[in-house]
Amino acid sequence: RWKKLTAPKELTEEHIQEEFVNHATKTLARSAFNMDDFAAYQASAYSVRDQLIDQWNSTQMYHTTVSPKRVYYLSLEFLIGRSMDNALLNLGIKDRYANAIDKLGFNMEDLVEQETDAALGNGGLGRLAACFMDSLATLDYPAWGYGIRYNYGIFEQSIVDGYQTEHPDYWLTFGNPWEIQRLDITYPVAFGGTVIRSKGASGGFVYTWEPTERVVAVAHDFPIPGFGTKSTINIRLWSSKPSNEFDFASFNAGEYEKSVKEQTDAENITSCLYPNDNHYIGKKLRLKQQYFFVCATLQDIIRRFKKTGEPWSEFPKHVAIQLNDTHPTIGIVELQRILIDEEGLDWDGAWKIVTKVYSYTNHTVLPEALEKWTVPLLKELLPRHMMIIFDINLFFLQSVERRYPGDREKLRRMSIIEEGVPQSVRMAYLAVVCCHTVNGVAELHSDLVQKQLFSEFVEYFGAGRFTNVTNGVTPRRWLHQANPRLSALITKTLKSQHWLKDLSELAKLKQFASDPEFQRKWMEIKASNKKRLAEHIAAHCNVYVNPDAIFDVQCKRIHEYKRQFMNILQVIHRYEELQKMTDEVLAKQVPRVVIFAGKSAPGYYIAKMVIKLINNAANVINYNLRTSKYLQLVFIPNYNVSLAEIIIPASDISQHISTAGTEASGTSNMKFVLNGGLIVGTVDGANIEIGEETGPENIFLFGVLTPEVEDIRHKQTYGTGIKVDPKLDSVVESIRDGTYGQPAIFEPLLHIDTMRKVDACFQNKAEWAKKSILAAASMGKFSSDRSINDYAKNIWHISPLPPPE
Ligand code: 26W
Repeated sequence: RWKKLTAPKELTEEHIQEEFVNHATKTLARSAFNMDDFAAYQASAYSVRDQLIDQWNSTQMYHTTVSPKRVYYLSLEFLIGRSMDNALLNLGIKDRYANAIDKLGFNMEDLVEQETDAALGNGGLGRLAACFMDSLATLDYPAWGYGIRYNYGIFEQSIVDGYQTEHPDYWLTFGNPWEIQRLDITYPVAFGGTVIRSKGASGGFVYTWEPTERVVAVAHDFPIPGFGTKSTINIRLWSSKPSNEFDFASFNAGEYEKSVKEQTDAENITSCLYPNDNHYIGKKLRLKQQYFFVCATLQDIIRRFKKTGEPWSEFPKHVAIQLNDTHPTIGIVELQRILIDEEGLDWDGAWKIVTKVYSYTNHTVLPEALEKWTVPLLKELLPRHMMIIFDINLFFLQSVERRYPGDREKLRRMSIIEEGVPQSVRMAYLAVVCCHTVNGVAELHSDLVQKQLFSEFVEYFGAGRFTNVTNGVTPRRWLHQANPRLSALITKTLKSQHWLKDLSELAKLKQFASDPEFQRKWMEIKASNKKRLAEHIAAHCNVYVNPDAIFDVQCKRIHEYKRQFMNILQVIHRYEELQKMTDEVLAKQVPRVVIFAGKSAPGYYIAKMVIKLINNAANVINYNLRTSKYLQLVFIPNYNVSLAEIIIPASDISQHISTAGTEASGTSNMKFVLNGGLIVGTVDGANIEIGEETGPENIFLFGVLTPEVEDIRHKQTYGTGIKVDPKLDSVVESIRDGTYGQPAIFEPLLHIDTMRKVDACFQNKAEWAKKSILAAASMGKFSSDRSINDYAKNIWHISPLPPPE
């Protein structure tokens, strides 16, 4: 009877309309006279959610019966963006929905626009986690994402008088149809207090942690549908709430105010996402967030494991845990603690299990981004964990000492505890010592991880612990969804949609790269995407950009190492050159629209000044009536996933110009090329591998290689400034051609040169179209499906488990 009642109904247009009306009238309590686009979006969303829940339930039920090895992806950030369009496309029901809704008087494209982004991430790392979840579902892997359900996502940015201003992103105002609140799935999480050591029954010591603060974690499930499969996996995000037991205690003691404060303190833990990207700030609340979410997550994982009835030794056969950077690293210590203090295993038994389960991805080598929690703070919040970290360090250093007797300096360098006042815990070292595998996110980056960041650990543990998994992006969101017309053209040309499941099939487009008819269609789609972006810019920046110009984009977090400053200098230089030209010369210039977007961390003064400079320059450049035909400049506010979906398909070129060796990978570079944009970039991160795939003729790489950067930094200290003065032209020329050695500190000049090269190329329309097609057709490697298969095979040792039909 249950089976019969839960069997999914055939999803006809009529059925969709019934469900829509049902949700409008019952879930939302609306009448037909009171349905605006937002209500219609909600009604559609709730009915799509029902579809997701059906698939999700059968996927999870099946996984429970098979009990395979699962991967748990632990991340403090999931930058999901919008869900409706993505769900409709992945479920393969978008056309049916659009038709059904159309007949009720609504336009699906308008409804999709009503959704607010789930912006629970800063940038690259958070968006990567979201792409990975899409791939895990699409490839039928048994996988879970775990993280925090922040009440406030990354702040909203507006530009006031050229300055960035921040506004809170309370994204839950009107509820969230894309989550299922699980009031029945809760776990206690404790902080603070002391540890009591006593003699155990078997003679050894036992440790009892008596915390002073208790909160509760409540699960919220975000179903993630795969593309072209029934697999629907889950991101489980935890929300904090006060624990009743504790608040009763204060309440009964007559301390009403105290108990209210404890309530709000508890809820504060999951209030907001920290808006720093690539910069560590040692805030206590952030450490609480980290422990809060891994503590709840491990209880959930262990509960699931215990259902198998198998002994602890089998745990690693069921569980792989991936740490998305060091942010969830305290989870390693938590598992060791649970196994010893709560499950009664001895140290070695617990250690064997822990080190088989965890693996760690490093996403940055910038020293200011590496987490170092101070010992006093850790002791205050997590006294038992601090003891365990000291023990892990002790055993580790003892074995280092055995290998390198008497080398005190080596012990100091490799110690998980950094000496100083106060001492601090190097979280990356803790992760390296405890994980079976450590990976970087692009070939060059993984190389730097092994040679710079952890070189002594590579020597000590062997190179086998370290590996590379080059990042990728999901072609479902970043081509099929964001660029539907290009997706349709590819599907029509390849006579199948299968390329969306196996991106390497894009290579078959290469045979059409010189076909004038295909080029025309390809470039016509680019032109219409540029028009769409131009409309957005008109509405949000009040600038009417020339859609025939080269669209030259740099959108990403504002950071010194990403060198937006160098780019704006190049733009100002270009503007000044235009001023000097006669009308005749001016008329021959290739028109250009330069587009910046991106958020600065609220406390990052220099980054904020770069935003101000861009806006000030825009105010001069755009109002010069003589030259604005040839050069326009805009800063589009509030860069987020939804805006990226408009900008990326509309770019002719995009800039990825970090100092060599600083950008771990970059992932938007892949998205731009996938959409037929060409890269202007330095020899850094994934740019290098993208260039290997496209061939050097289809990417504009410039600048020096990583090993030279250090050398140049040194020379720069003794160097003088450079002037771009016509009288010095010949001098500059000789610098450029290397007469005085590697022209590295002159990268701004090389950047200017590269932009000239771009102008020249753009004038040959057929050649440009060919480059654009060939580059996009070479992007097979950069599907996150390939990344996930790499992780599954080489690190997690898990296999796909497609649900039975
Ligand atoms: C503790 C503060 C903090 C917060 C976030 C430090 C570091 C981070 C992230 C690891 C920064 C980040 O997002 N890194 C980016 O990760 C992407 C995905 O691997 C890469 O493509 C980017 O190159 C890298 O900057």
